[in-house]
Amino acid sequence: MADIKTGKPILDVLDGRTATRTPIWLMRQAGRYLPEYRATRAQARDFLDLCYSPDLATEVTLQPLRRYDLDAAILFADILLIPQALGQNLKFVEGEGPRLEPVKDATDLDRLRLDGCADHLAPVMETVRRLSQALPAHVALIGFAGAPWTVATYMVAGQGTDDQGPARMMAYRQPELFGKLIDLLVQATADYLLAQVKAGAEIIQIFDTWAGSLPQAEFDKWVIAPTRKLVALLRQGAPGIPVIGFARGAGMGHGIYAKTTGVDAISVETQMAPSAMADLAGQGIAVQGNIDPLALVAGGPCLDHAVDELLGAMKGHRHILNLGHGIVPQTSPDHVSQLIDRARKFEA
Ligand code: 1CP
Repeated sequence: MADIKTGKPILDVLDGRTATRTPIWLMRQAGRYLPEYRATRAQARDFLDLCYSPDLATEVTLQPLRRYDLDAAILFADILLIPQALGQNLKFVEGEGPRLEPVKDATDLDRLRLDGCADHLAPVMETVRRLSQALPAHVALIGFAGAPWTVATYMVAGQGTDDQGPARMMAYRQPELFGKLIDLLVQATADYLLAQVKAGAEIIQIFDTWAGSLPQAEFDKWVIAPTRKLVALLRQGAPGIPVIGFARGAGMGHGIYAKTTGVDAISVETQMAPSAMADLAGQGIAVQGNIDPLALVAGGPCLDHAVDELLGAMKGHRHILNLGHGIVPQTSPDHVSQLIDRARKFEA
């Protein structure tokens, strides 16, 4: 029973079966490095319009699969759709990034509402349904959301920050208020992800991009505890759905994160040594990662070397080949082919 393959290597790895090959997908595989993405993006009014248009969002999700031999597609959307669904004002300023009306106090928090979320996010579910019909048989569909901590950093600061200072300060000075925001996000995120599963997502990834900005005690409170609650709600609503947790920058904290949150796999940052990834995988955890996005920009022998070294270290372990963070816009599409070809040749 244990070794009956699903025909989707990434699901085999996540469920603990031996996969026929190392599954590969890349964070931000749909994005500005692809000319066809830029063309579709130009048809949308703005970035959010792209996220909420099932036609365009389905198209950009599928674009990288037409070019590359990938094992998964990731829904095209953004982690900041949830704050917007809760009623927080959001816009994306061209060339600058997201701008939200910051949550500063209890009055701001009280304005946020769970009851409008499902309707607001309905177009995303339509995209998921279309994708689940459109994908080739061996390709799995990944749904996603931001983790409560990372989403809260944007909601409190009102934009991206270098050190997530505003949210860290609120967590220290007003832990009760911050805790309420986190609890609201746990619930909104669970509802959103369960709707994605119902619409056809086969894997869930939780992006905790800023997990690495917290000292250990705060990491336990704001990364581990809410993620554990979120995963428990997912297990209740969708037993068996595989969950990948990306606590970027957790470093030594990845082991405890993996063991206490209930995720099936962890995605790790570029800084983690392949030998440390193999150690974690040896403890029964599936591990995803972690080629340097800048090695992908560089291409050439350094990229080949990074792929060989990683696959050599992870041989025989439960591994999903990916980057340590998303593809950056200046990446050559040819280097993505190089990475995938090299990985497939390594195993041939
Ligand atoms: O104009 C554009 O095309 C905007 C660039 C862009 C893209 C392609 C943004 C704005 N979001 C996205 C899509 C996106 N965002 C995906 C799509 C699926 C895929 O991987 O192909 C995903 C999974 C995300 C998730 C996301 N959004 C994260 C977590 C992952 C990560 O990269 O760390 C974060 C932190 C965001 C916020 C966000 N959205 C966009 C930007 C520029 C940012 C970062 C803002 C900042 O910190 O300054």
